[in-house]
Amino acid sequence: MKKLFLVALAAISVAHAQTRWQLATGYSAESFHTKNIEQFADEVAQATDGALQIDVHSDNSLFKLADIRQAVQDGKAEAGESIMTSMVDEIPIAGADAIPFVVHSYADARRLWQLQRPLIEKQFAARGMRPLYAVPWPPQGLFANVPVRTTGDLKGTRMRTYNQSTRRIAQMLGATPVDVPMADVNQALARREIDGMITSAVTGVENRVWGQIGFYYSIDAWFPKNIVLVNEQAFGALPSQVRSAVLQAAARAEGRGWAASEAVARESTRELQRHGVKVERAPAAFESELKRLGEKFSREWVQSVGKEANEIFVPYYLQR
Ligand code: PCA
Repeated sequence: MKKLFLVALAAISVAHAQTRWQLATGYSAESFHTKNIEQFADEVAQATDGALQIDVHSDNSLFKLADIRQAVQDGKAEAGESIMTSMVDEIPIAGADAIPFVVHSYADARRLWQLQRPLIEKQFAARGMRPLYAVPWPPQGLFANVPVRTTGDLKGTRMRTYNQSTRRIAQMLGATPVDVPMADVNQALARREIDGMITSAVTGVENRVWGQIGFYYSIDAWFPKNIVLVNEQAFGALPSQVRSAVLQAAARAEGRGWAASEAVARESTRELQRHGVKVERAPAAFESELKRLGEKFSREWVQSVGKEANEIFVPYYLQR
């Protein structure tokens, strides 16, 4: 009798087998990306009746942004979110979304992601990881503490950088690149360690740049994406209904994230203006100088990445 009872108990606990994943992100709990991840985690818990719980650790609290991809690859965290351009040393194709002046709109960004995704899946699979979904930051503009009329005005200024693209652009402009992770931008501004940066309007708002920075040029230079990824072994260990619930929730999170990004782009530009930041398009001469730099950058990138770069950009330009 006792034995029977134990067998029954075991059956119940299998039916309610619970898995807990740790998901690390380097962005703050208030970021629209993180809120979207929280909703994704809630939907997974709901759809699986609690069989998979995902604990979201924001703001570099579990792993630092720069280390998250490796942590997921090594299985130290089952899941994580990182910005794709932080992976370019290992996975050059992840840098496709930070090539200046290739993507001009969310529709372009979507097309690029469709072409880039299969290559990212392949690269991730080779390292025991799987992408779940990607969401772009709003378009990258130029924050400056002085009005900028030509690229010459940026010469010698200290530009905050967050990836290889921003470093190379700062170099091309004759500015001094200063690497500052997103979490430290506010402090770097307060300490007057940077004069400007290329990032999104929402990042300017979250860092309350208006104390130091008076100008925002909406140059729409690129749309970098954050990607949510999982360790393939952890994913493979889930029962198949749970796996499909994760993939379905991920597809919804991707759709929701892109819409949120567009909405946030508009709201945060208005928010900058409300705080007295002058929001302008770049003067025509400056814009064409930037475009030339962008072309130079693209040529360098395609040359250094080779075949995979063409697999994305040839169809990307042909579909136009
Ligand atoms: N904000 C992040 C990445 C891109 C963006 O818009 C940052 O500035 O680090």
